[in-house]
Amino acid sequence: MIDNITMNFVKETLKSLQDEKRFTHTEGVAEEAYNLGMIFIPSEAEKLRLAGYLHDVTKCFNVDRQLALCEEYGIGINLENLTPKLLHARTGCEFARQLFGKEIVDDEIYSAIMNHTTGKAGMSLFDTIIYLADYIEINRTFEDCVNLRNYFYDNIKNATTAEEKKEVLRKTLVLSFNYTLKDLVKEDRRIDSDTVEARNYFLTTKNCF
Ligand code: DGI
Ligand code: FE
Ligand code: FE
Repeated sequence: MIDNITMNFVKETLKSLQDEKRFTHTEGVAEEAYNLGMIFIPSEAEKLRLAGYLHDVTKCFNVDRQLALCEEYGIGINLENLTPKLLHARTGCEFARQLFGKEIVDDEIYSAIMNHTTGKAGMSLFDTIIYLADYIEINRTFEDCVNLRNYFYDNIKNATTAEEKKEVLRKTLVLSFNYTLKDLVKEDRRIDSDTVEARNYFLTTKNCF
């Protein structure tokens, strides 16, 4: 159970670690994660909100600080293949755990922070909800994000059984990875193998949840 004191402590700490725009996004992800949780795993909805608050905990740290954390935590970084944007997911899980303890940042939340940017083949339903909430939260106005939000909510309202809802989720995930991969190619940026493997996994694994 997550009590109000814990939740308020997490919120206030995050507010102090992020600039205003990032904290607005963080609150958007927390609410979206709760809403998606109510559709797919109501018993975990509160915990998903907490994970939403934590997902970008190190996002406002500069690259030097990210790299220093990688060294401190023993996270191996290949400098030649360095993609600075991806570092905050790798550092965030451990930073959050050291800050709030293993009781709050348990393995499920740790994994959701770790996988929220690239996704991962075989990722859990909990991980997936944080990944998708990050993409479609209400403050995102980028065209791909709006399209993905509309795709998900247009289709989920016609899904009645749990199986149908999970199929909508799977297809939404494939679309999200397609958007991300197209964008990365267009911008001539490096693609992490986890992003590609996550896309292939959801494309070909029908009963993934
Ligand atoms: O931290 P946020 O901005 O809220 O969102 P995020 O952690 O999902 O990061 C989104 C960015 O990460 C977006 O610009 C796409 C990018 N991204 C996702 N997978 C890859 C990637 N960037 C690169 N270079 N390579 C990837 O494989
Ligand atoms: Fe992020
Ligand atoms: Fe985010």
